[in-house]
Amino acid sequence: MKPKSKILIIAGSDSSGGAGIQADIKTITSLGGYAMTAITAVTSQNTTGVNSIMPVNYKEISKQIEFTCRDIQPDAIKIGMLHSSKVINSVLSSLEKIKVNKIVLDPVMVAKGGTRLIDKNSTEMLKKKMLNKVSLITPNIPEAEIITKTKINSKEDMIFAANILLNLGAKNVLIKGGHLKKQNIIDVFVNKKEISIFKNKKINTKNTHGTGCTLSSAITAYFACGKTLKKSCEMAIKYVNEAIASRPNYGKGHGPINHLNSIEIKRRFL
Ligand code: PXL
Repeated sequence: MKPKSKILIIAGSDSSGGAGIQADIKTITSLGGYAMTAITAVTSQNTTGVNSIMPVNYKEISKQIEFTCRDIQPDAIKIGMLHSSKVINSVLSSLEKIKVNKIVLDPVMVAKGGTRLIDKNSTEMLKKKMLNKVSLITPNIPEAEIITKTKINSKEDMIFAANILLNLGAKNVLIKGGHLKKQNIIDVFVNKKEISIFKNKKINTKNTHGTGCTLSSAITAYFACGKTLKKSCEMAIKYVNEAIASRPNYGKGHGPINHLNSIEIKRRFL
């Protein structure tokens, strides 16, 4: 099988393999895409938490993006962890040079255990400079609360916050409702013309490390091969749900989900 699309991932490395660049590559690969990377930071972590973060110099991040794309033009880009305002500025300037229209931004701020993955000034930069340059932004509830300066406790609050994001310049918004203490998970997709609510049964497990990275990569993979953003969100949510349902239960903390869920491995390799 030949890859269906080419995707550049701009994100941080998670040594435990469940989130970050590793989750992104696994997801895009298992959905039939060709993954390229620009690594923004190297974290050492396991399922119990983040041990250390080594930022990659912003000039090196831009070089990875520009040199890679000069040769292989991506159909779409997924952006994850951008830890500082210098990195955000540098990524923005590289994006202008490479001219890719389909960009999905996961505004990563805090890891599952509570470690900050982005410094405080950068949140404002993401909001003021990057939000309006991307096709879709996919905040979870805490991230949407920080960017919109609102409290979110219900579906109505999510729609309200999503509209604030549209007014700030976002073209499409997916707010993920997994943090609300409800039996069903509600994700809200909004643009100027439509509102779609995706409702799924919550799977009771602490093994959800990397769900945000995985979801945004899956959306990018579907979007890159021509699906609408709404359809891409719907299909990506299904992929993540199935990956959570078939999680392997690795590690003592928040374990990874099953990125391989969508692929069949030929018996002769097992
Ligand atoms: O899930 C957010 C995230 C993004 N990027 C990296 C991470 C994490 C969470 O741990 O490690 C590199």
